[in-house]
Amino acid sequence: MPRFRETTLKSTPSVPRKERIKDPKNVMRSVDPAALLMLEKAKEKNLLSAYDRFAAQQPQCAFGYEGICCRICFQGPCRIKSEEGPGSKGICGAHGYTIVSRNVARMMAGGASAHSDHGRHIAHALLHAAEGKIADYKVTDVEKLKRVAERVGISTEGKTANELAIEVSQAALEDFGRQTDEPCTWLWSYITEGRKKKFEDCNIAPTSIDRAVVAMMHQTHIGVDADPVNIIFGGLKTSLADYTGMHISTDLSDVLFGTPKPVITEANLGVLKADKVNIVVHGHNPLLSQTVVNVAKEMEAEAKAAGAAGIQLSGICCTGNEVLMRSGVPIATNFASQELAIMTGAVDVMVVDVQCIMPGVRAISECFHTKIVTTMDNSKIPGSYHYAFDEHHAVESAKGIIRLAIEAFKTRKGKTCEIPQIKNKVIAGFSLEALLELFAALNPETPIKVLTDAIEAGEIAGVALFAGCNNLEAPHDNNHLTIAKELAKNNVFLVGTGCSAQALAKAGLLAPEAVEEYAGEGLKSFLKKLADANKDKLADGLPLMFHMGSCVDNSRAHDLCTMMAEQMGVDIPKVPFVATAPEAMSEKAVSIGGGAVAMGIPTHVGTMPPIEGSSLVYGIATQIASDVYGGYFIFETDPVAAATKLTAALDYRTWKLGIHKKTAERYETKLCENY
Ligand code: BF8
Ligand code: SF4
Repeated sequence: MPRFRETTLKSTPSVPRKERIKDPKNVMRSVDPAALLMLEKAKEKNLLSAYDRFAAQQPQCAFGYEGICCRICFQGPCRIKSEEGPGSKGICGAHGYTIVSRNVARMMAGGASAHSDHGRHIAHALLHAAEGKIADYKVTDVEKLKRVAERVGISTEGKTANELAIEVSQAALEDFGRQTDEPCTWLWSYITEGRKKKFEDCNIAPTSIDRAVVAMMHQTHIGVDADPVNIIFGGLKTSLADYTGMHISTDLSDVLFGTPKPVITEANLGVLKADKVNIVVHGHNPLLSQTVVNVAKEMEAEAKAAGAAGIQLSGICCTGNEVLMRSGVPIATNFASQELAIMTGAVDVMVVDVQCIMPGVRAISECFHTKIVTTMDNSKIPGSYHYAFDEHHAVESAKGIIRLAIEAFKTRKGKTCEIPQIKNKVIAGFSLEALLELFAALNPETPIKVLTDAIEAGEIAGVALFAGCNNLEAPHDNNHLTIAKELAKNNVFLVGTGCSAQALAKAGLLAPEAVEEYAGEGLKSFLKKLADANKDKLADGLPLMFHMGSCVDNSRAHDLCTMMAEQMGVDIPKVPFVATAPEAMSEKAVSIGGGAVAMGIPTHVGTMPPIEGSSLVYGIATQIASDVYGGYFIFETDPVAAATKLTAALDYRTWKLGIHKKTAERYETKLCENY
């Protein structure tokens, strides 16, 4: 197709599209040795997975890839085929920039819906538990409940835990459907004053989550908004609704199940055990997965009676992260390699809830004895077992699922499993509270100062949040690992969530040994001081990256960034804090990215979102966003170049803040607010 996009933008990826996928027919697109072993075996047995389907999809449609295919009404699909003439517009006259911005804004709304619907589910469960309507859940972490209540402006005085939980969950539910014009409570309670002013000035503060999403669907209907800037700003409003939903999910999950503390466990397919009943939890919502984990302990005897050595739980994707963080459940694998776990022949039940579950797991399970169990009424896969999960019968459902796994184990007995004997030690469980507790060992009065002082002293270069998915456009896990190693070498303090943290976990980067191997001198000495001060609690040492949880737990990382800003006396655009989604693919990643940029964070994406079809929208994302919000996107598909750009973004902030500070001192004025 004719290409007319400007390619001169500073942050244009250094590798052009046609060279990004070097060998499109190569299905061995992974750097995870366990995944590679399974792919070898799959080839021998002619078993197909996402890796094969990715190859089969090449070359992908360039119109869709660049975001210039519109299917919003069914006069379409309309594709922008030329720079001028009738082919330069959709049938309704929509310009390329309108089409690209509408598509990407709808992705943001999709992501916000997924995260916030999850949050709503948790809020309902907490409300019903506190009202005494459900017996299987209760307020577990009263201290967290009090902290959340105080933060969102609810008095804790004289209230029982249940009374307080009712008020807090009702306040959370109000953030979904408020019809008046106050901004969402969970957004407004956690951000800097500077961000509040910015969001008000730009009119992107959502008043309620549902309304922001509905407004976006309306705004992008045929014949409504044609202005790309207005559409993107509407998209950012849904991104902040996404932030709200994520924060509610994190806070209320902590209240229900406990705030994570450091745990020691393992990751990669080697955590599966041939002689045990293997139950893999996959998806995102901890309501069911945490119950399965809790109940499994009581059912060990049943498993043993069936001839198993016990029950082996493991996790994939973010429900895996939830139970990893709170219960130390090992990680089986991450998004791209989910089908490969089944190909080991060792998985008795894969129990799934919502989001990032490839329908492909069902087809591959047909080749083995594995049962796929869906649990949510909005997330079914034809041909799977469906155990309708509702919080009134959580324990009963969990027991049913575990019994099904025990039955499946019986049919597996005697058959060989092909489990790659590859796994690595993992230290995880770093909620913000846990991280601050580590810092408190060095500075009990102001723990966050440990981090900001180390940055100001030049010992560490700043903080990088690793988030997001796998996307087979990049070889599985390669971007995560390469960027992490490069940043660690450059003394960047690393925190992570989602499949990104899982990629590092599988590769051994969440083990203390990785500090010695990959950290630069400054980071090494910083982590050593921190480890020495915490020897009594964590004798094993500290990891190279601090795993903060699932994707909704990006809210924990946002809180860390906000704390840093408050401690440094600046707004977020001046804080040396960057984010990277090295292998992003989901709508949730788009809304998280939009939220990070609006918060003022330079945000790298290592796989191209569909926006290259409009140089205007590309420019808004990479440059105009920076002028307005202080945050901006860095699109860079080469992981080494990406690490250089991220390091440069951190250095630039530190350098500029230094100049602003010196100027303020010399002229006795207040610190310049520009960025
Ligand atoms: O919510 S990182 S592939 S599992 S979307 Fe999905 Fe992406 Fe993994 Fe977690 Ni987040
Ligand atoms: Fe085509 Fe316009 Fe319909 Fe989109 S909304 S499919 S550009 S006619």
